[in-house]
Amino acid sequence: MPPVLVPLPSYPNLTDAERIARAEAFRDAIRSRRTVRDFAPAPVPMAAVRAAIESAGSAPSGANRQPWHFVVVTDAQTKRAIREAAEEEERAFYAGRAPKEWLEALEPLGTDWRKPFLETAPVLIVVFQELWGRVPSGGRVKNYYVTESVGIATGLLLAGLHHAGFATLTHTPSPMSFLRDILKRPPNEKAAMIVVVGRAALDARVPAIAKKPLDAIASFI
Ligand code: IYR
Repeated sequence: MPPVLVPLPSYPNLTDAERIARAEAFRDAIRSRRTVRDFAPAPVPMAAVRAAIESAGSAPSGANRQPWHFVVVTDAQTKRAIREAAEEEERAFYAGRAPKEWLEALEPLGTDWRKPFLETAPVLIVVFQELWGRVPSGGRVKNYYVTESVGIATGLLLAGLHHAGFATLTHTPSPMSFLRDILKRPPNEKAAMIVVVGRAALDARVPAIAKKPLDAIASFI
């Protein structure tokens, strides 16, 4: 099918000084995001969650297949089921399924098998990758760069939630196939991660870890 082309909606016409200021302001805002593990139970307005998911859904994706699905969980019973299943896997992980090297790498984060935030945080957004899609006639279509596309979308989701003032945590129970079962998702979907959303507890603590400076993460040729 030949492409249908439309004019590019105009980008703002800014001066270089304005562009620099905006890039720096965004950097400062997004840099203040920390992975939070201590949540307050205060609810999150669903309109904010919906808008953040729409931000995520604006991500570029392989062949524009948009191979993602976001399940928003606020129901206490479902959160408990997710916590119980995740903790069962995590117990085995921390008790020896993970190689020693991996557990040592996690030591500075102070994580363990306990995942109370899966119940205390008001919202869990479970991010699914759509491994293949369906055409209206029912046949399968291949998706492309699914991991990359879902990774970009999840990054935008985190940015949108952070911008709205919410604390977030990317949690990756391993393995996480239980999420498809609990949330009754179809076989073409595979859970990628849980984004835990809420407000940080007043006494929340985070590990004293730093991000690499620019010269360690970028080269300019
Ligand atoms: N899924 C485990 C372990 C874990 C793994 C990595 I890599 C982390 O950056 C953090 C934790 C857990 O959630 O505890």
